[in-house]
Amino acid sequence: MDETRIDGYLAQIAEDGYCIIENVLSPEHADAIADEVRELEQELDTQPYANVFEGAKTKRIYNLLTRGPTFWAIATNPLVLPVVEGVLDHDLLVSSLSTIHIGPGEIPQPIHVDDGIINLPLPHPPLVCNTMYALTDFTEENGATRIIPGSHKFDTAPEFGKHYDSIPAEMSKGSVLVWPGNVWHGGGKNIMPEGGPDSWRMGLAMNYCAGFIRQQENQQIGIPLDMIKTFPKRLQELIGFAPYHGVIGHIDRQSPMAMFDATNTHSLANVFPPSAEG
Ligand SMILES: O=C(O)CCC(=O)C(=O)O
Repeated sequence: MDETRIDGYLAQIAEDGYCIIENVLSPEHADAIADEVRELEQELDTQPYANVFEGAKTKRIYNLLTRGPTFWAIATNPLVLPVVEGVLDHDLLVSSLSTIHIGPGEIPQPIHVDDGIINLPLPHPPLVCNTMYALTDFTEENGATRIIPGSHKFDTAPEFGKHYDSIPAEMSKGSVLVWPGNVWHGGGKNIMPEGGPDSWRMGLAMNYCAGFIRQQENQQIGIPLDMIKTFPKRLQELIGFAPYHGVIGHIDRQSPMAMFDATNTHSLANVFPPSAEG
């Protein structure tokens, strides 16, 4: 993606708190991933977690990076990652990758911020930047994500369970919504008829965080090391095997990336460059 487009999206995020990147996936590609998710739901017999936050009619599958290359490519997607890197920085991490499949009859998710659990005064620089891939069309009726534009500038967090006026982030399948973690938002209600075509809203919640905070899903333990060894290098970095700014997350002054390739450049010198060693 060229710099001008990236800057355009970053300007929208700075102003409104979100942007929508259209046509990231072709409709056929979005359909193929949606089919893969439906098969996975069958295989795992996925049921709603049935709580007020994750929804009573919403199916979620977590730890998707263990589920194959389709999902690896989402995490490193060159049409989205540069925008997220512009919000955080190049040393960002994958925080979590899950499906959010909202069924008919679902009620609105409480409006929330995604970094609210981190007890820092507001507003603060982005610690989290999340993206939602639409694998079906997102409409107001089927539960498109609700956004409160400009809320990233607020100095308070939303009150859990309270109603706030919001807009639906409607988008066609293959598009991606991007928002920093301090934007007020929530999954929408789904008023589609039960059993109707396109009555479920399927999204992939591809969430990132700054490289200096803890990831929502523990991927260094949650993904088998033998699988991680087969990941593309950028994905190995993104799940937490590259030290943040060359320092935070080292092992005995070595980058964990060194374990994947003894000849790679992630040596001691990169973890503590000569100028930092005094
Ligand atoms: O499903 C959505 O549109 C948003 C979900 C969300 O914000 C969450 O579960 O934290």
